[in-house]
Amino acid sequence: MNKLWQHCHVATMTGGKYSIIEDAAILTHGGRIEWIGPRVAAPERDCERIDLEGAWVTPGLIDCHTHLVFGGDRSGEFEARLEGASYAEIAARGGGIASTVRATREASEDALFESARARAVGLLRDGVTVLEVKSGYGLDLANERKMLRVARRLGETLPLTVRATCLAAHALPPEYANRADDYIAFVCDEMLPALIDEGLVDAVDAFCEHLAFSPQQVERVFLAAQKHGVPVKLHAEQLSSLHGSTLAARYQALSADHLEYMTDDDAAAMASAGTVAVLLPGAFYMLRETQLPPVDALRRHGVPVALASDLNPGTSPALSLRMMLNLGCTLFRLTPEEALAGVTLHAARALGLHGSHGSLEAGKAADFVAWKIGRPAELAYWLGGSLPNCVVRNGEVVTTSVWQYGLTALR
Ligand code: DI6
Ligand code: FE
Repeated sequence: MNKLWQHCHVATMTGGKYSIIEDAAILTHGGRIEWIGPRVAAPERDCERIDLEGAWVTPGLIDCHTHLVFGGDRSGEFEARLEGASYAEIAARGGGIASTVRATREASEDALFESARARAVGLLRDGVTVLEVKSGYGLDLANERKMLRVARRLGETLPLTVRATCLAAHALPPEYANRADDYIAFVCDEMLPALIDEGLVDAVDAFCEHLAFSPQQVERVFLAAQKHGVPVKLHAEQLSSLHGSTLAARYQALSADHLEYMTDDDAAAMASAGTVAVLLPGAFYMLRETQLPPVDALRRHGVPVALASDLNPGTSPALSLRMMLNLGCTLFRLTPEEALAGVTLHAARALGLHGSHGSLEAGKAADFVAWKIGRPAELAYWLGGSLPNCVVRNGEVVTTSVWQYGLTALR
């Protein structure tokens, strides 16, 4: 049965702009958009009509960089940092990522699933319909598999599209202390082939940084991913400039993420490869960084810019993607329109999903959010909290805080 969603205004985000249609209608069939345009031009169909009462409709939001599956939390480190310790010092004394690795290894798959599910439901209620989830706190085959299976289970049990990224090259596990090259060989020769073969990996990521892996080690991971036909992404230029973003571009990476220390040449390389720049203002804010990502260079070179939560227990315990819109504008000086494109069309591209998601156009998934707001900039304006909305995924209402169509709200 067709549905006609009407009495709304739409920011379609086509081409990465608001691309507004006032007094619009959206005709959906099954999980897809069949037609979208001005209500007066809507095709005549026998269909269910849904009155959105003047709401603003945007594409479902896409959080394209999260570490949402993890054991424990690191609020103790947050306190230590406020007493003067740096992120690097905490990492050097066995805290940081290593402490989350211990907690994640100890947690059962079901316990990890339950804690991740609660976070994912919070994102969903706030308008997120596509979510990327990275592994990287297991750092051995059984525990990386456990994390990726949890990511798959989230996608199977919640009305969310979940992309699973293998970040086995996130940190050096204690068993491999001082043997980083051996660990990389294990990742390339055993972990990636097994996990890819099990269908658990949509993309491969690595952390390129002095306190993690060198560009040479990252390149070995990229070659292994390439051999299996899996696209790559990279944590690059977060704390220093190693030109990981240029390396990522050479491997046609879907995205390079963080990028505070990237250079103009890195931006040029990413532009010609079509690699998306994913900016993560939550981590910048939590670490009280001062080096800003070069947004003007990214604009000048025409690099698509996405924004994401980087949701993780250490550097970005960010439970709201909408809050990242605000931080992207206030800290990085993005416009609200750029910020919204950063969590819709450009975020879809950062996951290789821009053919089916990220903007509201005929043929794409009927994933959208109707917001009770006066104008789209409000999405970036309010600091957190919850905005009245109605989240539609594959043409079905999955959660609503305002309207009741007799459909069951998510519990
Ligand atoms: N960069 C990040 O922002 C996260 N990982 C990474 O490589 C932080 C992960 C953590 O501190 O637990
Ligand atoms: Fe990250």
